[in-house]
Amino acid sequence: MSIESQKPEEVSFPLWVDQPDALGRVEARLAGGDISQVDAQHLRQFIEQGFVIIPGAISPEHVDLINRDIDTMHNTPERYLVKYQGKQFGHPASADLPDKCRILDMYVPSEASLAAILADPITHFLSLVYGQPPLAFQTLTFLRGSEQSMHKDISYVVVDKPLTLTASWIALEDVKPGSGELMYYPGSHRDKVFLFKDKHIAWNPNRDGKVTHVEYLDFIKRAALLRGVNEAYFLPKKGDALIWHANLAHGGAPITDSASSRRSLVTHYCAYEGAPNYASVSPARFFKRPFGQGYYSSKRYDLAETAHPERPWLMG
Ligand SMILES: O=C(O)CCC(=O)C(=O)O
Ligand SMILES: [Fe+2]
Repeated sequence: MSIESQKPEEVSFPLWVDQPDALGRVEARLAGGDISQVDAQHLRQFIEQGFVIIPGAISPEHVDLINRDIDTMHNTPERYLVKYQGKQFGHPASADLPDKCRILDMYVPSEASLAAILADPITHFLSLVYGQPPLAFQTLTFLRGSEQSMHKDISYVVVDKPLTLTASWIALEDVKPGSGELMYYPGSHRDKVFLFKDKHIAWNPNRDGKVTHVEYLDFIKRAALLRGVNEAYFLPKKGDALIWHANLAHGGAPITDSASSRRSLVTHYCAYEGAPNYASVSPARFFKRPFGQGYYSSKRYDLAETAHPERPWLMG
């Protein structure tokens, strides 16, 4: 599919922040006293650039509690899930986890993680974007840089309304250059959405194959090149957060300092009334629990009211 060939009606942007009058609405709400100066500044950045940086979203002391949970989770391995090399899942067997592993949905067993992904600065901003509270439905905890190519999460993370997806990236330590820092193309949320087989927003490996995936990655780079935009790098302090738009291209920079860690917590959200894909696959297991000013659900953990408080965690 060429960059020029997409018909606009093929992709729906339901959120107000993606409508042509979005900046005007921010100014009107600010003038009406409905939002603060900081809210307006955050919304403008999100509307124009496709991301917002919230410095100090989580306090360093709070981040220490999350790190402590990571460092001690092998003591209660049945509570935590870790993904290695693409598809395998397991419980953390030792304190030394493989570099490329990701801890899954850590907000269920770790209350410190839950309090971070639904911390007020994050839920407040997302509530402005959604016009209702956010639903956090998936996290990946990284110990090191992912070195992932520039991509858009809508291609992999499926929700009922794809362009309502958002994600937060919370720094669990100060990020140093060379550690595989998060990178992104500012403004790429306004680039065309790649459609697999000319109609699907999400990549299906069986249907679309790997060659098409390479074309997709190339499409994203060419779109940025066409606009003359280079990669921006996120070098946050511990506790800073970056929230990205569904259609913002991002990835992990190459790791040039192999000794450096890069702990981070990535969370995907949709609106409270929205639904991640797994809700339609197993509706009987889709539960939304309130926390702070938001909600959470999980595909991998049993969040039914009847789940046993000591071992509610693993399903099936
Ligand atoms: O943190 C990174 O290196 C990229 C993570 C990412 O793209 C994601 O989790 O969606
Ligand atoms: Fe991503």
